[in-house]
Amino acid sequence: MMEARPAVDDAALGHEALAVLEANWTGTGTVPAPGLYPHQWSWDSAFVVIGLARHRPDRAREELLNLLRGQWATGMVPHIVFHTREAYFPGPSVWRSQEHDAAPRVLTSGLISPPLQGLALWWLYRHTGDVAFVRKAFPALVAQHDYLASARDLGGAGLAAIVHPWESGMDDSPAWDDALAALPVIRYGYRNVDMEERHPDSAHDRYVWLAMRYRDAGYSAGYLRDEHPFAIEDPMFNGIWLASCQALAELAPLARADPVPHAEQAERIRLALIERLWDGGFYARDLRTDRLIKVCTVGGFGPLLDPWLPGEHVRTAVEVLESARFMGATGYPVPSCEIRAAQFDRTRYWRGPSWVNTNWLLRRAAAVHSLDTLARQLTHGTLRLVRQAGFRECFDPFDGSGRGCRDFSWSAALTLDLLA
Ligand code: 9WN
Repeated sequence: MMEARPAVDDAALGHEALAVLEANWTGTGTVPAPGLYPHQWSWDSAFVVIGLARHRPDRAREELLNLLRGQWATGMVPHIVFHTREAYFPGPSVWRSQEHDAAPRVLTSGLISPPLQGLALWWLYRHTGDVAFVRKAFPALVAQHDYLASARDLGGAGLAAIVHPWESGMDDSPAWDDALAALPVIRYGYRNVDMEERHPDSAHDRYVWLAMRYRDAGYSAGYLRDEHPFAIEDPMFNGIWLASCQALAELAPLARADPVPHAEQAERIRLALIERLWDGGFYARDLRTDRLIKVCTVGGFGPLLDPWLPGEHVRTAVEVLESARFMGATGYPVPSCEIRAAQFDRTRYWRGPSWVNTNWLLRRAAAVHSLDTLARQLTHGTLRLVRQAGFRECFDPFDGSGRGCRDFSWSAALTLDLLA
């Protein structure tokens, strides 16, 4: 049911968004939401940097530097940095980062998340002109990208593979169902959240099992390449990486670095996306079966972030996005899974609901391709969601009602950007 909220004008909405981000600031980073996610998450944090770039550049800089304190000597930027003492499962005792030579002093997870930090740094520069900060943060992001290119190119074709659903940022996307179903049946019973809104028959035990296997293999790149049972090339993850490579290519001269390797990296990703993940749309590739995963999710639009994606791919993908399979059928943008798929479920996280962050990424994609009407629809539709239901974690794409937790940081942060 739609929740009634008094009408809020743009200025009031902006104040509310800033208040949420202030309340979620711990002194060492912004938590995605109070209670449910009490630490610093990597891509959440990058969205916060983007949202705060105009309004609180000081805080945006601190946010990024605090996240990078969690970077490992391998260049890996972990998906969670544990700055606070609050309990979360899986917490430091599961990841055991402190036992690893490459890990920093601050406790972290051992997985990664979509590498949005390059784009976030570019966004910050664009709104502040702060060259000194670019110089400061740039080397860490180069190391992050080197890690992806060396340790995560498991398919050997220039794309980075995710080795866990958590690494996609879209944990329970139906795109991972078959790869998870191929894993042994595990019964741990560990829970951190209410599963009702997540996995139909809880894949959570398998998530934990996968994470512990990787940990027990010493977070080794060789193990990932040769043995790890979950390895997938995801179009959203790689579309974001490509956008961050282009961002580093543009920032490189400011950091007195060579732009060419970053531009070349972006080119390699573009060619591999088209060669390996395109089949009338972008799909994830399961490296363990060497097959495309033919379920159409919002993740398939990630490569649209690339301004140099060939026109025919842009046109076909945008047609699908605007069709009755996605935006054309729902009152609000953009369902996380195509609505005609058997797996579509408007009530479960990444299996149907709309999310502010993917709406924002698609609005960015629309902007880089000068698709002004689409960009406007995404902006207005997303603002309508938060105006009506508040800064919820996600939303029912048909009636716009809020789902998941409240006071969600990226919903607030990206609202600030959309309002500008
Ligand atoms: C696991 C923090 C994170 C987001 C992800 C979102 C959700 C966690 C969970 O929350 O993932 O990392 O418990 O499901 O799917 O995108 O980064 O907000």
